[in-house]
Amino acid sequence: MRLEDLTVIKPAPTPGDTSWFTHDRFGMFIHWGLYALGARHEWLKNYERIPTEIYDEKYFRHFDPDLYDPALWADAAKDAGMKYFIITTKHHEGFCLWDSAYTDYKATNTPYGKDILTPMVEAFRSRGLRTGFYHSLLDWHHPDYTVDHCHPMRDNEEYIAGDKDRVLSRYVEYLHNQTEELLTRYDPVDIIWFDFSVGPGGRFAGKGKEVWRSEELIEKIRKINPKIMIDDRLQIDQDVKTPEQYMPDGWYKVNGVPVVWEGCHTFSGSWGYYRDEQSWKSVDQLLKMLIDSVSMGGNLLLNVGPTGRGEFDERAYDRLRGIGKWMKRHSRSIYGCTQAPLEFECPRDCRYTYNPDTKRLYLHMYSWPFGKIRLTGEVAEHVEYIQILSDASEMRFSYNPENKTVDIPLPIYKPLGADIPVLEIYLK
Ligand code: JFZ
Repeated sequence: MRLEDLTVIKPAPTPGDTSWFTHDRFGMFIHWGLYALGARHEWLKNYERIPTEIYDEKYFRHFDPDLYDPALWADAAKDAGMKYFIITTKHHEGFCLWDSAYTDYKATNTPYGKDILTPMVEAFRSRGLRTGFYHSLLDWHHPDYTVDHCHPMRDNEEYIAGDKDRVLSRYVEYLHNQTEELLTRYDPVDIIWFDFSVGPGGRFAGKGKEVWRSEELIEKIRKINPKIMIDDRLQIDQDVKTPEQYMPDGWYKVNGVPVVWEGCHTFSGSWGYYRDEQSWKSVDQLLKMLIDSVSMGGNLLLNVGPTGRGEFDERAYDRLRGIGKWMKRHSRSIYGCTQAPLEFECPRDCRYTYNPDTKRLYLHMYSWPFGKIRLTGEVAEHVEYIQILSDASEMRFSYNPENKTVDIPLPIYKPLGADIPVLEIYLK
């Protein structure tokens, strides 16, 4: 087969502009709010059934991130090879990071006394990263937000009885108003990442696209910025599917059609800062999550949960630096890449990514076979030249036309400075 006749998957077209997104592949998620002070998961208010009065008495009244410097955060993201960031403007707790005209429950009214969001957007944009806002549909603080099976007060009969005086549509108006406020004030925002539509549970009704007035909200958003990307958690699929905390086993599909997708993951078991949580992933695991995602045509959104002082903790910096060290020499196998042609069989313990523009194939070697590695099938007759990506050192190979294989002799030891070695294969 000719190279141009090989099958390279393209995702279904999207309403928003996803061209930069499917090129850039790698972003930073940031979960930051009052829950950072509790330092034991962003669902702390829910897990411990904490009433708002007590939650605010403890965390709103003590929120003062004196070491907050978004330039350091933006540097860490850029140096790790991340090309966009998505910040929680408001998480389920309802606390707003920006100086919103629609609420007093915001950073400017805490002891910190300043707008958190504006300097953060400026710091990341000035380093060339695209801007995304995570905005919670759930709101455990707003007086008109009714109880559902995810609400912190779901076991409190007295609080539940108060639902008769709560007007949920008033909360939804607030949600629409704040969305327009954010997207107008920080225009052009590249991604709005809503979260999440809660299903019915126990005695409680759910909250989905009808309650949120999702169709109307999407129209309002696209009037402000027609190119913006919108996620799928308003219960109306838009620009990107968002598998969370798991790796799909192939290109994410909707009704059998490959779509734009992004896996979102944490370093540890929590999105928000969790001081005593020990399940932190290694740099090797995190790199393989990035490579796996791109090898299946997807993106990776990797989360940091800053502390109550406004810093990334050392465990996060350690992993970001480790990822950045690999990306410095290997980002060519990530940016602009996607799933390899379907006709290419990938060797055992390896992953292919492919740049359709440069016609270069990248072989990521999760293990270093003894003696040689063999490429078999369709790919073999397209190999023109091979080098180790990290140092551009030639890898000589032999092509056997009888069995259509390419053998690449390997040195005993894998290349220095390449935790996960990559062969850059020029195709013809
Ligand atoms: C949601 C948030 O609850 C979580 O705190 C974090 O922000 C994450 C990125 O998004 O997590 C979810 C959302 C939906 C489900 C489970 C976790 N769900 O529908 O089962």
